[in-house]
Amino acid sequence: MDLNDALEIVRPHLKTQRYEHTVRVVDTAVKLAKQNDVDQHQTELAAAFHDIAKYHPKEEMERTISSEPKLPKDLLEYHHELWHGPVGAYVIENKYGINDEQILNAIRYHTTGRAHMGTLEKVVFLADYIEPGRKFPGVDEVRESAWKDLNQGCRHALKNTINFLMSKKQPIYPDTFQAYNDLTRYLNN
Ligand code: DGI
Ligand code: FE
Ligand code: FE
Repeated sequence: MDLNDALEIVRPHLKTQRYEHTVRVVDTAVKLAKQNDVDQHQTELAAAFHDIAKYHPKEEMERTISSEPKLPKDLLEYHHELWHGPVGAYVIENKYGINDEQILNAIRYHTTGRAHMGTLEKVVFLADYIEPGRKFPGVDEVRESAWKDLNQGCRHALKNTINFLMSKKQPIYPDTFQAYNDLTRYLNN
């Protein structure tokens, strides 16, 4: 499967704006991948598929999470925005036959992050945050750190997201804290 096949598969799952976001994530992820010695083909597929489940019906995602033993049940206690990564990885593996665990993990953890992310996971996580269409407060500073250092960039994005969620009095999924703690320990040593 090449990038065009992946984009053709994902397109009918998405609204136009989300498809355009996806194309920008692919582009940004490929640039980050080049800087960080990550395989371009894996990057293209992971980035193309990362939001495949974004508009799948909530009830359907809920059923998948409840019934699929591999999916963590605690997701159901958190915001449904967090479901599309793990469910997306499940769909990609089971419906489209992708079994590259690095690609699946990059899709699975693209929203929350997690401790000990692999380099491809970091690339997709950060590309999703900094693609040129993003207008989050503080995104330019994250862009600057991202192009200097992938780990600094990820930590910066995680810090902003944690701050944002806290300011909205929203719960924070443990993997997000663990991703932040892991990168902070690593960068402080
Ligand atoms: O799917 P996208 O809009 O491209 O981006 P995403 O997958 O990062 O988006 C999901 C949103 O989920 C993000 O803007 C913040 C929100 N969110 C809610 N709870 C959490 C969370 N994000 C993280 N990292 N951790 C949470 O616990
Ligand atoms: Fe997403
Ligand atoms: Fe996205």
